[in-house]
Amino acid sequence: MTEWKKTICPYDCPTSCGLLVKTDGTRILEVKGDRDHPASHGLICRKMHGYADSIHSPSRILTPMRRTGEKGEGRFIPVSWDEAISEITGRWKEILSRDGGDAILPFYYSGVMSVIQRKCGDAFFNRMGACSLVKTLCSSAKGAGYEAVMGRTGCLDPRELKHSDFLLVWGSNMKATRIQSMPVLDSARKAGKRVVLIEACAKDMSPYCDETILIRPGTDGALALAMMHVLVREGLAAEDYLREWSCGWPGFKETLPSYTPAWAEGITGIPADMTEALAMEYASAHAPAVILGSGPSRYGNGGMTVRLITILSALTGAWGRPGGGLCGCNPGIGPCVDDTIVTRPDFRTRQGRKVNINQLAQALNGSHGQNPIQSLYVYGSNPVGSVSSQAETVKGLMRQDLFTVVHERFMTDTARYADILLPATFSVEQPDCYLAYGYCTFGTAYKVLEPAGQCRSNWNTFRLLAGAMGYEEAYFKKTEEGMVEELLAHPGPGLAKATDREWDILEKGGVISTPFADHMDFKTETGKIMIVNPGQPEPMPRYTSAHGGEYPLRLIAVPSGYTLNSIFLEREDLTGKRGPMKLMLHPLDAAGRNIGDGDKVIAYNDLAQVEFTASLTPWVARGAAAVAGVYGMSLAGSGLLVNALHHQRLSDIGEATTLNDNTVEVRPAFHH
Ligand SMILES: Nc1nc2c(c(=O)[nH]1)N[C@H]1C(S)=C(S)[C@@H](COP(=O)(O)OP(=O)(O)OC[C@H]3O[C@@H](n4cnc5c(=O)[nH]c(N)nc54)[C@H](O)[C@@H]3O)O[C@H]1N2
Ligand SMILES: Nc1nc2c(c(=O)[nH]1)N[C@H]1C(S)=C(S)[C@@H](COP(=O)(O)OP(=O)(O)OC[C@H]3O[C@@H](n4cnc5c(=O)[nH]c(N)nc54)[C@H](O)[C@@H]3O)O[C@H]1N2
Ligand SMILES: [Mo]
Repeated sequence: MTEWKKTICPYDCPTSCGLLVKTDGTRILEVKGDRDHPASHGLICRKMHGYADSIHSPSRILTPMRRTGEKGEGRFIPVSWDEAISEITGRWKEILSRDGGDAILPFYYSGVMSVIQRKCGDAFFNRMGACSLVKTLCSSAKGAGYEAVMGRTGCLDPRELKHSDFLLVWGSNMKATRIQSMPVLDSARKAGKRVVLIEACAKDMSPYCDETILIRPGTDGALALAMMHVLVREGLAAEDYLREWSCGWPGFKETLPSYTPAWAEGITGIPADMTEALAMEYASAHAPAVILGSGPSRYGNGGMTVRLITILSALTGAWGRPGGGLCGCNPGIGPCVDDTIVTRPDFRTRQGRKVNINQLAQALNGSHGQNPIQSLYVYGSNPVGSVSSQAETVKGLMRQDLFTVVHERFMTDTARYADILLPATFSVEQPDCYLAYGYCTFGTAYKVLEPAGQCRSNWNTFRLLAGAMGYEEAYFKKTEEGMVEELLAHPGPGLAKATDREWDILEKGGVISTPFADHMDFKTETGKIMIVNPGQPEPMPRYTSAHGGEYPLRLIAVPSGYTLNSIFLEREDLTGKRGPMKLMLHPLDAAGRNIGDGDKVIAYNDLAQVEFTASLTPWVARGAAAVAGVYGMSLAGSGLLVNALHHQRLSDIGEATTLNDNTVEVRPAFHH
């Protein structure tokens, strides 16, 4: 007998799509989109259509394992959970008594995005007093830049964009990363509204937009300033609105005359008349919306760039009109559940060393007078593929005295360096709550299948570890099911107005819509839009430049529609279509370097040399080199991936990744 059950996509996309899975109780037979889902309405990506192939993949790790070969070699033998847990906790007790909690680094990021399974390790490592990881691998500079202007004000939910009359897609490959919002662009264009794209690499998105403006990577702040210059010069800024609803406008306005479109052209590479026209078009719209992706924020100046774009979004008073403002930061009115129930900050009795996720390589190798980490516990992340300075990370992972544990579903590039490997579950094998980060929705999903083999969820693994560590708190004896109930019993503002019918959905498993924000209820200290923010390192916004570097091409990492960071690498249907590691170059940049389409090339800088296949396209900005997606080392010519070319530098605010902010030179791999 088979039945269809509801579940939720656990991966790191803005939508948290609703899924229907057909099951016979032992396997998932089919996956389709859930039409009841209030945001995805049944539309899901090709990756998740084949979710069953991932869940039942023959390459899944099904038992705990101990390393037998050299580190990185990938040779392991199965061991029992008892053996694995006692070896891990034995080593940890030794390290704790010798070096203290600062020698143990828990490491997780975005493998599973649900509330419990993602965050439950915090409670365990808080109790231990281990290092705390500063988790800023993705969009923290975007968040910090937006918050510097708008505080906790909720931005637009994509469903509000139907009211917008001009859409400015700014550094977001929506086709790959949020297809559920693509119909908005389509219907806007059908209704005669204009959609303009500002991109450093527009290959995927330009067919879906009326106009594409290619910008030199890391310079969007200059474009925003020049647009504001034009608005003010033409008397199109909403002076009354700004006087009433913002702080610092008169002072900021005085800085704008020097930011002319001609000035910006020298920085952005966008012809001045194009910037003029864009500004005029933007200003003449009634309710223009910026759809802001994270790409432009992953730079040394990323926070400032986002501040400037956010200020631009407010300059015509658009936030006061339905559909006007900015989409792509925190939407909604606040959290739906109290996640400290899961993370238990109160368990931490000592502050502990802080390690920035982007500087794992430094933490493993020791730097700035800090001792190298003695033990690393990785779950829900594949830092060898996703974090900067791959070669340095690998060097750290090769240390004989480092004790590495990886809790994984597949033999990832990080898992290969584990001393002990623990088998992890898929989302359908565990219950949880899901809060979308790009839409105002919240949902619950219950267990559909028992875990495969000896796989254990993050929650159940930390329970075992806590038991063996002798942690007696009642928390560590709770079940996942009990945790879901406890979370629902402590609703946050997002659920305060949920109806009986909606509570019923959450109790059965399903997704509900939560209230959109009031975009004029500014949740800042002053209750106003903070154009100038005295709490910022730089109170007055201005143009700042990216880190850059000494090589002529700016290297950017862009998403791939066939994978999601390093998830789905087990799926040959997807990786086969994606093909080899490509480096996209503008034909004019390639010609000067004697590079043809499909040629093997080497991109290099002071950190590494990485082999790619050149892919020439006029849809990448001049002076940029773009690499789509994360690959596995086994597919990379020299074993090095694009992140081997990434520095560990952080953004201006938000301590975030600057993975787009590196420079390289490129040469043909073989001289003909
Ligand atoms: N299929 C698929 N879906 C995904 C992901 C994936 O890898 N694959 N990743 C998921 C994750 S973790 C996230 S955070 C979200 C991200 O989703 P978004 O935040 O919407 O960002 P992206 O779609 O990654 O798009 C970033 C874009 O910024 C562009 N860009 C880079 N530098 C600049 C610049 O200086 N200026 C401008 N204007 N553009 C620039 C890149 O070319 C890229 O198209 O997507 C999620 N969804
Ligand atoms: N070159 C390059 N680098 C990037 C990016 C890029 O586009 N290009 N994107 C950046 C962005 S936006 C992000 S968010 C980060 C993402 O970086 P990471 O968080 O490292 O994400 P992934 O590489 O997808 O690795 C997630 C791992 O979690 C595992 N996993 C999934 N579910 C579970 C579970 O329930 N339990 C356990 N224990 N494991 C689980 C998966 O099998 C997978 O191996 O990468 C960043 N780095
Ligand atoms: Mo991300």
